[in-house]
Amino acid sequence: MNIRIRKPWEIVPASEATPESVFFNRRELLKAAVASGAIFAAGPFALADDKDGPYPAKRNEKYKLDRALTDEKTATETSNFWEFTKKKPAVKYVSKKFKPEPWKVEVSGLCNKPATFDLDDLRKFDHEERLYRHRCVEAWSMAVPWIGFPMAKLLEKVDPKAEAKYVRFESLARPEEMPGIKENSDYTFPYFEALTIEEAKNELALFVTGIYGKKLPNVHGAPIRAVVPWKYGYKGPKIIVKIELVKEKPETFWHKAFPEEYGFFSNVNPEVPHPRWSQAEETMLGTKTKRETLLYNGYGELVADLYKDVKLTKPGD
Ligand SMILES: Nc1nc2c(c(=O)[nH]1)N[C@H]1C(S)=C(S)[C@@H](COP(=O)(O)O)O[C@H]1N2
Ligand SMILES: [Mo]
Repeated sequence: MNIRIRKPWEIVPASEATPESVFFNRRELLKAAVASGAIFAAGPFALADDKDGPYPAKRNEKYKLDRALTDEKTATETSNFWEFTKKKPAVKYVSKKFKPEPWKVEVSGLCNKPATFDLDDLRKFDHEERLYRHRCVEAWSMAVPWIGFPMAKLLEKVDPKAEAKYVRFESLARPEEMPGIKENSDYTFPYFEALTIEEAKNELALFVTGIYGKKLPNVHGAPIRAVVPWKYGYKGPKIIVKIELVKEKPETFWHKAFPEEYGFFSNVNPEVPHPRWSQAEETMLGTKTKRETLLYNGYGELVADLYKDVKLTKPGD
């Protein structure tokens, strides 16, 4: 039996101006095929994805792109992941041996129902696929199909107290499997980041456990990372093990290292240059042409209100 079912992004034209109807859920399709007897010979193996988590997931068509998706291989060939190595093309190889399972995420601090989630718990959240742009502060960008769930859903479960003003994230630091921790010993690991609680509750902010129809590979932050697409990429920590609700604004990894270069908000802003380079343009991975960077990475309609009382002038603001 040799049935190859195309994945959603193989069917969807690169323009992504796609109608709802093109979505193709592989699991539903397999179930239907099995029920009809069309692939009975494939037996139980055809449904192997079921026990492996919510992949692929149904695409939420609300989030449209203005550009072609980056292809799967290209997206793994440039990565910032300093726990492994600061050489972007090497992350893929150096992170290979890392074991992202089992896993636990501890949620604590100013909330009424602190909780620890294992991977099964995390994968039980209602997952969906979203096509998002990603803009690294270094002026490269990509567009990828993340699979995840809104941060707001997890926050709801732990019931934040009124005094909780910020959400702080902490990544794993396991030096035995992460040579970058020793190589980059001028930096403070574990990696740590934070958002205001309103930012974390914004519909765009996701916890992501999958990409390209499958669970996350190590290079993209397996098994769970944050994705905050209107901010520079470093505001989306990978390998999250801790989430804390706190009252005071937390320090963050890159701000601590270079306070003049990386502000707390770090919203994508083409008009505020990095002290060492312009942020007006970016290059999509796998392409050679520059394109204009968009304010809030093009997500202003959904996020500009968060900043109506904030002055954003300093680099990284
Ligand atoms: N734990 C951790 N998270 C991290 C980083 C890192 O070095 N360590 N790099 C950040 C930066 S700068 C970017 S651009 C994105 C890259 O994500 P990607 O590898 O999926 O492209 O991860 C972010 N999250
Ligand atoms: Mo980045």
